[in-house]
Amino acid sequence: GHKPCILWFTGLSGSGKSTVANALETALHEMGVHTYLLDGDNVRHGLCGDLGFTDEDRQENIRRVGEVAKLMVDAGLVVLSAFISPFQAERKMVRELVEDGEFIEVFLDTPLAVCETRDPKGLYKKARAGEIKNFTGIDSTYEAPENAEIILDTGANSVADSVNQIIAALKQRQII
Ligand code: GGZ
Repeated sequence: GHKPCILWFTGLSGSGKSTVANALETALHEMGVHTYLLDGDNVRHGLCGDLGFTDEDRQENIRRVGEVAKLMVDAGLVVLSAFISPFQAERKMVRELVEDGEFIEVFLDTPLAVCETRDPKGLYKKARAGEIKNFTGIDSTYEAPENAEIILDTGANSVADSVNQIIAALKQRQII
């Protein structure tokens, strides 16, 4: 069995949130753990389809995702959430929605320069050219977590290393 929780991934665009979260979900499924992965692909088109990337819209995006994640914890799931979630205040708000120990913050501590070099969708290039406004790390703030439970260095470590690091932390906390 497993204990329900929220694994809250936070980091810049291109830091590896979706990649690590997807690989972790596959590993958890192989262990028989019931999960749900919330990310921009399944949230920003529907539940949050009315929201853009102003500070206010990002705050509301994270508020809604947090409330949904809490419902999924009530349903017994290990919830993986992969959003930039740039502000301390909203991450703290979600942390306080669930019981102590149920919110596990996973900080993808990938330097902006590394994310910008990866630039898988060419968004940094567009942001630098002024074609996209309010881009995180360029002309919109990212507040790094100060007390994340798990810190990943995706510049130095492989995806498999990151997955193993998270699984070890979940075992240590007796989540799985
Ligand atoms: C940041 C943006 C922006 C702006 C579009 N700033 O790398 P991606 O493409 O696939 O992931 C990014 C995603 C960020 O959405 P989130 O819902 O995670 O953001 S937040 O938590 O701040 O609400 C990026 C794309 O959307 N994208 N415009 N201006 N990222």
